[in-house]
Amino acid sequence: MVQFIHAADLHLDSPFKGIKGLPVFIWEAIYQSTFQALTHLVDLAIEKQVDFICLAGDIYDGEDRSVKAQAYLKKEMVRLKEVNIPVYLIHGNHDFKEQDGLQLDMPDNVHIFQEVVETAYYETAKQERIALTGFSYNKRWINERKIADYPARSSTADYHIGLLHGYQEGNSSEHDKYAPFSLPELRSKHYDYWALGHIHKRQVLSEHPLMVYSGNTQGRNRTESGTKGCYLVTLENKTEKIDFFPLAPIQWKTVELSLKGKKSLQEVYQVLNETMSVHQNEEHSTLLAIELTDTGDLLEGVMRKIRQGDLLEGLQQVSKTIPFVFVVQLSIQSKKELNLPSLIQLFPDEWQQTLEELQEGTAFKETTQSFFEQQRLNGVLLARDEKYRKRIVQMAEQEIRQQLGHEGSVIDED
Ligand SMILES: [Mn+2]
Repeated sequence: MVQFIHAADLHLDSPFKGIKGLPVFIWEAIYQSTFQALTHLVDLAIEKQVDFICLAGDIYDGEDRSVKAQAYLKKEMVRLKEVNIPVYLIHGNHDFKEQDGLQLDMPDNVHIFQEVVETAYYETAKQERIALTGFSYNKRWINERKIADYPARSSTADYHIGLLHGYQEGNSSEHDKYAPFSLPELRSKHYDYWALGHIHKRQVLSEHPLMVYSGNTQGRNRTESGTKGCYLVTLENKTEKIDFFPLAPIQWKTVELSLKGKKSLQEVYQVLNETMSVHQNEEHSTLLAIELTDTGDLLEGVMRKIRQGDLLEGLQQVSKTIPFVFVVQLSIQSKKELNLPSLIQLFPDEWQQTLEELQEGTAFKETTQSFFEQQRLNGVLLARDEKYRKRIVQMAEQEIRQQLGHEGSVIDED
């Protein structure tokens, strides 16, 4: 029997873009969360005395690999070395190796796969021989079918595991389509387990053999909600089993709250505080986005306090305790009350055309020129690359859709 941990997309030192104006202790907790999730992972590995760990890419959030992130990873890898747990690690599109000479050395229990598909072998304490095949990204965009380079199952190993950071073709997610593969391709290798990374929502693509996206270890924004963690994988002869373990110190949640029959500020404030209490627990902190529905009975003044952010600011006066429940967003869901066809439905062609125009560089540039020319924003100019523009347009689209009463996330997360 062999037992190991499969995790991916740790995104150490994620900058948590788009979260601003928070109390310092909340910001600090969020900033430390990707690191803490890694510590929890190592704690779990030591507690379960696993044979080894597979990390399937995007260990760091950025290819520049902050020194803090590297030093933290190193510290945790040393803890594993002390208890003889090896780590098999591939780098993904976020933490591809850009340049030599900018990496801290990891202890020798960490095997980092090279950019060419390679197979490492490991013999466990119970003398079981494991083959592990994978590769690391050497650039952000890998469009080749790297899966074609993976060898057939090793004839000398008891178990063969594939590590792959890539996109499953036909997957409905919005993730970038790097290192694409299909299930028949994975199946054709006859491995015992596929430790996949890249998609942040955990998914089991196949039960036999197991082909699994473990998801990320810590959600980074509203769209990455719910429990995040890793899988403990047990392989024994012809049986295979996975158990999920939460690792994230902070969880994102979006909840709907009906204000039917509520009129005054006191009534609304009370029901909001009750909602916050419901989400308080010992296991993890919670960042709540609350969508208010049935707001028809509210006094006009209360509605204004919600719209202007006054009420949200009041809810954010929380005591400095961890785990906390903190409301990051308070919005009014308008679609159910309007009960009209949305502007998007009424003018589908115009809507599409506007979106397409904004996707093009010139329209975006014209629209944002005066904004970016302001002295204080000089540094931001550096960020005006293709990906940045795509994201801004997506966020704008999301915002407009919500205002027009349309649901559904269009934000691209990888
Ligand atoms: Mn990722």
